[in-house]
Amino acid sequence: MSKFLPLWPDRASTVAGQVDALYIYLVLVSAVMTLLIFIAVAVLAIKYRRRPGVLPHPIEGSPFLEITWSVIPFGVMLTFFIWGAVIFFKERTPPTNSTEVYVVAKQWMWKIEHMEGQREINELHVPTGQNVKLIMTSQDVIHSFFIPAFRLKQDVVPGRYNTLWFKATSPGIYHLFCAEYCGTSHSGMIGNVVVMEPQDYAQWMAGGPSVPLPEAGKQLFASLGCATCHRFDLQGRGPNLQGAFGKPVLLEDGRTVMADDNYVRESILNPTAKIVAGFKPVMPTFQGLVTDEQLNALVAYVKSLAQQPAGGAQNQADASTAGQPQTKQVQ
Ligand SMILES: [Cu+2]
Repeated sequence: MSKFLPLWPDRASTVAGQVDALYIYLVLVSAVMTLLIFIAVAVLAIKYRRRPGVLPHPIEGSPFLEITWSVIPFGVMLTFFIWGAVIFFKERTPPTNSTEVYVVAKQWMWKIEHMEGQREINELHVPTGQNVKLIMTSQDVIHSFFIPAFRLKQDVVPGRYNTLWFKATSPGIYHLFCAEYCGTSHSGMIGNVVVMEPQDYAQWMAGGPSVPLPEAGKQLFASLGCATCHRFDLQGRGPNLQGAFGKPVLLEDGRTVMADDNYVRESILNPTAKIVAGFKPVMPTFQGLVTDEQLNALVAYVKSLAQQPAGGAQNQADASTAGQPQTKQVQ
């Protein structure tokens, strides 16, 4: 049908069919409601038309009718909300087994960094049947990552990470748009999402030399001197980062926050915003000293440390080796 009446773009993600179904439902309910209103207008106009010699009697109103035509449409409208909310929460909650990909938007291109180290511009290669989580930020203004075939769109905002996840279903090349007006060449900020069969994807991923993102972060961690304070024993001036990611952190002011991507990012750029309980606000800011790509690498590295238990290197005496964790085998 779509050949003759191209009403729907390709569907290439698990959520696409659900969004379409909701949309069809919205159109149908609107059509039925419109029809009912027009029928009522016509019927009532005929029934209560002026007739010579006939005096109409006043209508006092009917609580039963009024409640009925309020409650039923209210219930119908609520189904939009409930159905929409169910899809929204599904779209908003990345499964824990997602492959993570970093996206940096800038005027006017999309920069993609895979954990494995592959980098792309205006192209995103993904396998079918795999949950993929995009961790996105912008270098300049607000952009919006939009893949019509996936029925997904997410604002990409400077100064923080926003995420988006999907599971692609059919191989092919799909449009990637920027859906937020972002300056002169906004319309040129387009690209392709290349969905591949897993074996083709593995082959693509294996091509080209590349340093995995956490590895790049580890080198930065050492060269920026982070390792001097963030030691893998309990004697550092900064918190031990082993096993820290993804866990709640108790702060000096009594609050507890989750150590997620945005927390690590903020802690690097604005270290005094959230001081970990038991530590002093001695860390300098790295605002302006690291690029968004370097930040991604650092966050990816801290994340990779989560696989290692806290205090896993208790007897590691020399802080200068802290950049090279010796508990690599723990997995
Ligand atoms: Cu843009």
